Amino acid sequence: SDKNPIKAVADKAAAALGDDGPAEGVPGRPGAESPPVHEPTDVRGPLPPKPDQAAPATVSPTGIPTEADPTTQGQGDPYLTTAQGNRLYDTDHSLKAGARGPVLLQDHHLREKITHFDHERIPERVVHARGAAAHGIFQGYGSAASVTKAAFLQKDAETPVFVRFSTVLGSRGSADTVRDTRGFATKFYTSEGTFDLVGNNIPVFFIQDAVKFPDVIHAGKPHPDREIPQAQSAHDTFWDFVTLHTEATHHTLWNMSDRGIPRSFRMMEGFGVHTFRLVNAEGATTLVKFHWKPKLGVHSLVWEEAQIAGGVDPDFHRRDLADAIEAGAYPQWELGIQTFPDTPEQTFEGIDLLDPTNIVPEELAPVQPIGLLTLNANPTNFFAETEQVAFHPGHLVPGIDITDDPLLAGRLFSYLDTQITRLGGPNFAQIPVNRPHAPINDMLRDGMHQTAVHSGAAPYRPNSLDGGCPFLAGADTRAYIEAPVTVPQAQKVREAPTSFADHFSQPRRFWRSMSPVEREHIVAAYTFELGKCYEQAIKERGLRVLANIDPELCEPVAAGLGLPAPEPTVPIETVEPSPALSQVGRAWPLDGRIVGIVTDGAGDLDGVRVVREIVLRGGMVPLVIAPSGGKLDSEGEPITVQRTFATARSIEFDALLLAGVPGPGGDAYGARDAKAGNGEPNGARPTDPRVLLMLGEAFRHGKAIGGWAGAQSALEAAGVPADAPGVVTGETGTGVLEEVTGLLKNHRVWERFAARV
Ligand code: HDD
Repeated sequence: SDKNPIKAVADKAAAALGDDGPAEGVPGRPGAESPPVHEPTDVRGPLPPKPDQAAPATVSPTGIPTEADPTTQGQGDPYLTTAQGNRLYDTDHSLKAGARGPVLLQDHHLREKITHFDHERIPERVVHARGAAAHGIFQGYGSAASVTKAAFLQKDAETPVFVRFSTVLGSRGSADTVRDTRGFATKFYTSEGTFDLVGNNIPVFFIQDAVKFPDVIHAGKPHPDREIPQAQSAHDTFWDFVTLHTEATHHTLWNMSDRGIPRSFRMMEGFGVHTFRLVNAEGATTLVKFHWKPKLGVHSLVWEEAQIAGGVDPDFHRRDLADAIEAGAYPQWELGIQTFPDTPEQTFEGIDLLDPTNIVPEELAPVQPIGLLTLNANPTNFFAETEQVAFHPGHLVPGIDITDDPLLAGRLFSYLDTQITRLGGPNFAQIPVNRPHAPINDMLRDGMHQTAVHSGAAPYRPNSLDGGCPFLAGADTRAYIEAPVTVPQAQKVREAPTSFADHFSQPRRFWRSMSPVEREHIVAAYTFELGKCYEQAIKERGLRVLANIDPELCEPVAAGLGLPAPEPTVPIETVEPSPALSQVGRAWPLDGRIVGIVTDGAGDLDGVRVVREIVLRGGMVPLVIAPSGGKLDSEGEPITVQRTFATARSIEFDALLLAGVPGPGGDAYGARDAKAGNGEPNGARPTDPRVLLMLGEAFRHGKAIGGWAGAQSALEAAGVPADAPGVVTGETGTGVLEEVTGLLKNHRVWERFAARV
């Protein structure tokens, strides 16, 4: 109806919040008219699958199209049936010999229902078990055409994608906001076969050789005796490992920085980590590192916020992603590459490109954008899609090849192998979310969960029975041909190159690239994590590692632990900082940011209406917080309350507004049932302690806070100084909002932290 895209986003956002829109006819949603209930309900067809639920259009090995077939969608009949299609007349009672008699073994429905339930779970991923995913589209810019022939990177090529974000250490039911690395895995369903970019939000890895992967994960996972702590690095075995294997220092430092606690999956960078080799149409090769750059910028939680969220909303990131997509605030990333000449040394400016604990600073090799990723649809079924998706760094397409990074080599084995346990056999590529969109014609046969009906008599080559089919492709018919790289002759050894031995100068660059507030967070994180270790020797070893990064990092952590700061054992050489590594100091778009508006029936409801509308028009999400649920009624449109003082908690909001309280003095936002005070609007009611808690936390967490016309007294009661940085007070909601959104562009009011140092 309205051509304005921001309005469209705003409308969708409002609708997604159950404000007015989707509530229609949905019983149980606020504002919904419950339809009259008839028993039995009228028979209607099953809901149509969402577009994203359709199986990828593809051709089975038999040549039979396997396109979305309603009978494979799980719900193809209006009546409840058994797995065999018998319609059922009752699913709530076991078959018994009389109502009070024994249950009969012959009850085929009972047996089928319970048996299937007994087998509903599959093993969770051994790492990255906790995740959330979305469908989207990738558009190639064509800017990479000179370095790669990959079809999906050519100009205007559009490729469907499925992206899964994850934490590493926690179990499937663990909290989203723990301090950890985040996975960022993208499946590109390209016309030349599937390409998986299985990356992380941290550009370096703990170890340089895949043979240590089981060790680092055993150290990070809960202790084997008591199975604690869950989804944490703050424990002895983790710190034991990373201080004994100092190659882990760089990754660990990133983990201890704000990167370890992202604000949102939508606000994370992604990295391919390894150096890859691109091949162009002429066969020329270029070494590259892949980067995902979020349009919304890179932002993090603060530690206390992350910990609160772990309790009050363990699904914080999962919810944020799904809500944003449902609201139409589609998250976007640009894919970029840093390019390096493919020389025999495989180094760039002295940096070993085969060492996955190294980055190449963007100032030395700029990230060149090559395409745009937009996530625009939530999965329809978590298990079918997010749980069963199987990524593999060995899923490559012509134009993208690997290097001899020893970490990548082990990964090329591990991912295929793990799916066989996880997904119950070698045919997992036939699961809809894993089906390539390119035509399939393999000679792989049989095995557990085989769903293809292969025809033909000769699944081998050459053959003289099936007309010689299938044929082999060549470079001109888009065969995947490995880049003809020369491997130098050498002795077999179990050792790392000497260039892998510098474990401290790269971390030092990261540390020295941080702003003061980011450094403060890093110091606090190390002090917390090492402080949670019981073994004195591990704390001391941890400090020795920090001294080798930079004594300036080691000293405050040592002071926090109450231990002497050791001397460095390596020369502390100067390194050039990389300003691109800091998250602070730039302004970013506000799409999908959450603005909480605290009000109550006595407040300036007209002001709330206007502010809500402006927030929506800015592509953000306003959430009205009031003492109790329902609607706030006054003159004009009733305002839907989305959060109550009982359900709201500061961590949900990027900024907080206190709606004005017209009339003379007195505290506002009192609980309606507050015993104290005279109960009159604008009378001397005490501000509800939950509002005070919200304000106090928002203030401590560096969030913009605004209040208008009479809100000052609540701020005062919460101990929030009206003249503190990022606290905006004024006469009207619109004026205050303007300043608050200006502050929000910087993500946080950083001065507030600096003032604390
Ligand atoms: Fe891995 C999952 C990322 C090293 C073995 N890894 C997994 C996922 C991501 C990464 C994002 C989750 C995929 C999903 O959403 O399903 N892993 C990385 C990165 C690494 C890395 C960026 C280093 C650069 N991984 C790595 C090594 C090994 C593995 C060295 C083994 C030798 N990773 C696995 C795995 C997982 C996995 C066990 C568990 C579930 C799965 O593969 O499908 O095979």
